[in-house]
Amino acid sequence: MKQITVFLVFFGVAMAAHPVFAATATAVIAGTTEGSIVAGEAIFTETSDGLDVEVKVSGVPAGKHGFHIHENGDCSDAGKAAGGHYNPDNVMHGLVAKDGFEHAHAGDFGNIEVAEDGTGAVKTFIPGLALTGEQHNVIGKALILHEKEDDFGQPTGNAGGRIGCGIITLSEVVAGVAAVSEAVTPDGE
Ligand SMILES: [Cu+2]
Ligand SMILES: [Zn+2]
Repeated sequence: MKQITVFLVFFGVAMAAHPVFAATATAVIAGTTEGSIVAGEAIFTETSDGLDVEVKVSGVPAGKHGFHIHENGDCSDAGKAAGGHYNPDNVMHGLVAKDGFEHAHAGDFGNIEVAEDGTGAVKTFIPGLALTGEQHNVIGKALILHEKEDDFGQPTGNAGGRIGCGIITLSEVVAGVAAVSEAVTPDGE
């Protein structure tokens, strides 16, 4: 009974609202091959305890497609230039939202389910990932959409080719509570 209570308290904390902390980033996803209609966008919002990730894609064959953050911010060579999964902790492949940094690559986001119309969307939250600071910072890395489903096999989930790619680019950093948007207005002179 005590264990159940502890679990519920922990779960309650994990489910609590994530206050917006400092930064947002985007990755514009494009097909990696000539003539590809794969497109999409990912929006990353840093909070005090991790990263909210929202991804939308279109022009993708129906079914599940693995998507991960890969090491290099380079989409060339049909996405191969992005290198391996972002793996700062030198661990096995997994699902980071569930397994954490000790049991999954920090870039292991799992799968996006794509409908018959070619569109798909997913929202996830990754505790500990960041857009600022030294630790687990994903700015400048590539978000890769794969040809096939990530089956969570080793070493990288058997998700096949890289059909979409976008580079994670910082879009906004709000410095402290005093920051307000400064509208640029004509000075009238
Ligand atoms: Cu990948
Ligand atoms: Zn991985």
